[in-house]
Amino acid sequence: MGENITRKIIRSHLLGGVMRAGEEIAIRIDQTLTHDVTGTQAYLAFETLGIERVRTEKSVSYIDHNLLYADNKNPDDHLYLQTIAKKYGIFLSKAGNGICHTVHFERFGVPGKTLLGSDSHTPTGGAIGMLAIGAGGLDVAMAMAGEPIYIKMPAVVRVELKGKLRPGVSAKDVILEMLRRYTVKGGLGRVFEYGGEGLSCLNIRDRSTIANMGAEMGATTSIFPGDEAVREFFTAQGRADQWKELLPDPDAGYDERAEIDLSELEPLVAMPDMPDKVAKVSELGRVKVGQVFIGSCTNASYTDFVKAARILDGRIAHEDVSFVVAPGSRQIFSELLRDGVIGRLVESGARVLECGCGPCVGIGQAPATHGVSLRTSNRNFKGRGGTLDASLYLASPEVAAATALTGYITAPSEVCDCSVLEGIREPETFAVDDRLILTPPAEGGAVEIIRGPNIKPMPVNTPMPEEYSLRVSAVRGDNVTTDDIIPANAQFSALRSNIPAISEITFGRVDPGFAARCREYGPSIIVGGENYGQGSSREHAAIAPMYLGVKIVLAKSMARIHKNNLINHGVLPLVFKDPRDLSKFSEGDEITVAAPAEQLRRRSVTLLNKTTGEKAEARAELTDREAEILIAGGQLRMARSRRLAGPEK
Ligand code: MIC
Ligand code: SF4
Repeated sequence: MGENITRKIIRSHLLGGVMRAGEEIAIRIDQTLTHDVTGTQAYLAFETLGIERVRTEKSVSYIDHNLLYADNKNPDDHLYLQTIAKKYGIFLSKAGNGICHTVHFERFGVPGKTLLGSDSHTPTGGAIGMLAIGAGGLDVAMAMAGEPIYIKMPAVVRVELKGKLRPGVSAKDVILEMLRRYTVKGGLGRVFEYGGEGLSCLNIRDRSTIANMGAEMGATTSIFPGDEAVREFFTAQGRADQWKELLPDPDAGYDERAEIDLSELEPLVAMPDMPDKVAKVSELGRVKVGQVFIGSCTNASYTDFVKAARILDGRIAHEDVSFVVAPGSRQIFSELLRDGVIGRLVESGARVLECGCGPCVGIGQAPATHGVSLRTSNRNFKGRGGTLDASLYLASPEVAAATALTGYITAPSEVCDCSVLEGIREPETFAVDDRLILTPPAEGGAVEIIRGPNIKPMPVNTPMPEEYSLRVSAVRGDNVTTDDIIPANAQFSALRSNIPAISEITFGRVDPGFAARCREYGPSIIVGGENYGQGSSREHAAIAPMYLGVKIVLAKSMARIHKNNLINHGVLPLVFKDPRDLSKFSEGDEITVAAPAEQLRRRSVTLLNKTTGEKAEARAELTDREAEILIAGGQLRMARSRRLAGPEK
C-alpha cells in the first residue's frame, strides 16, 4: 500500500520511534517560527541553552501580535527580539510585514519540510504541503537548538473534497463544517489530509483558511498536497525553484476517512462562545451586530477583500456597524492598494488597520459592552475580543461584508447577485518586497542584546518532591481555554515577557481571586473537565500557574499543546480514570499524593482528599521521557543539570 503525504514527511524526518498511531515519535524540524508574544519566552529559554547559532535550516521571528506602542513594554520586547535574531542567526520579520503564518507560507515555507511554531495556528503552512505543527515556546527553543520534537504519531484522516463551492460559499464554510462534525476536541491525535477533485476550486489562500482553523479541532495539524496550485503560487511568489511536488501515492492508505460535498455547503457561522457551535446563516434569525472585522491569519487574503469589496459595491456600511479590516500581510496590503480595493473598502466605511493580529486577540477594536461582533478570524471564546460580555460570531468574508451592510448577520445572496463573486483570482504575480525581513549577519558574537526593564528571566520549577501536599486552587468545567487561563488583550499581552507580573492575571477573567488564593495556599492542584487547555499555544498558561505554585493539573482530558507545556515546565498533567471523580474535589480541599515519582513511573497516581477522606485514581498518560522531565522539575532544570554534569562520556 502506498503512503499518504503526512507519513511521507514524517518518514523522511523520523529520528526515533515507530510510526504507529498513538506512539511517541521524534522528528527533525527544518524551520521554526515565533512571534512577539510567545517569542520572548522562547528566546529567554534558548539563551539558557548556551548555543551560539540556531541549528535549523531557517528560523524566523515575527513581530505581528502586539503592535500597539502605548508604553515602553512592546517596543522594548521588539528590540530584544531584533537583537536576539541578529545574535543567533534568525530572520526577523518587522512589525508591519504581516501575520507570521501568512508571511511564512508566502516567503519561507517549502512543501515536504517540517515547521514548528510557537503558535497554535502554525498548521496554516499545511496549505503548501508542509508538516507544520504548533508548540510551546520551550519546544521551539529546543528545535532551534537542533533537538527533535516529540509528538504522538497521528492518525491520518483523508478528507475527500467533492464537487465545487457555489459563489457566496467559501473555504471558511468548509472548515466550519469540519468543526460542526468533529467539535473542538475531535481532532486530537489526528492530522487532516485534504484531497480530491474539490481541491481545484480552492486556491492556496483558501487552503490556508482550512489548514489554519484545523487548530480549532485540536488536530496535530492539517495538510494539503504540494500540487500544481502550489507550484503556481510559488511561481507568483518568485520562488518556483523552491517548489517540490508532494502528492499522496495513488493507493495511499489512511487511518480514517471523511467526505465533504462542497456543492452542498451553504454560508455557516460559529456562534458564541465556541468555534464548533456552528449554524447555517439562513437558520440564524435576525442577529444584530455592532462590529464586523475582516482580518486575521484565517481570512485576510487578496481574494477575501476583493470579494468583500464586490459585495459592498460602493455602498456604505450600516450606521450601527464599526467595520474594521486588516490585510494579513504587507504583500496582500500592497496588492489591494495597487488594485484600488482598499480605496473601495474605505469608500464603504472600512477602518483600515495595519497588518497584524489586532482585533483577533483583543489587541484593539474591542466590542462595546454586551456588543456583538462578526469576525473572519478563528476563535470566539468568551472575552477573546477584549470585552468579557461581548458575543463573537465567526464567518466568511462574504458573510462579513453582507453583514456590514445590513447590520445583522446576513448571507451574501441577500444583498447581491452572487455571480459577482465568480472568477475572482489571486494575482498572477505577487508584490514581492522582503525589505521588512531582516537577514541575520553571518556572525552574531559581538551583537549586544537589548533587554528592557519588563523582560524578566524565565522561572524554573523545582524537582518533584517525595510527597505532594496540595490544596485545590480551582475546580473548572469542560473546554477551559488558554484564553481563560491567561487572557490576551493589549494590556495583558504586553506582560508576556514578565512572568511575575502576568501570573497576577491567571484565570483573572473567570476567577479574579485565583492568584491571591494560590499565594495563600502554597503548592496547589487545578481540577478541570474535558479538553482542558484548548486553544492557543501560549505557554504562559502553564508557566504562570507553575510560578503560583500549581504542581498538578487533573482533568477529564487535555489539549495536546497545553499538556506538553505543562510537562515542559514540570507541572504534572493527570487524567481521571473515572471522570465522575471530578465531584470529589472542591476548592480549598487538601490533597496528598504519596511518592509521586514512583507512581508516575507506573503511570497510575492515587490522590487522597484529606478533607473528605475520598480517593481518586488518575492516569499519567506520559512517555518515559516525559515522566523523567517531570521528575526533574521540567525541561529547563533537566537541561541545566545535564550541563552541570558536564559532557557525556
Ligand atoms: C492566538 O491566536 O490565540 C495566539 C495569540 O496567536 C496564540 C499565541 C499566543 O497566545 O501567544 C496561539 O494561537 O497560539
Ligand atoms: Fe494572530 Fe489571531 Fe492568527 Fe493568533 S489567530 S496568530 S492572534 S491572527
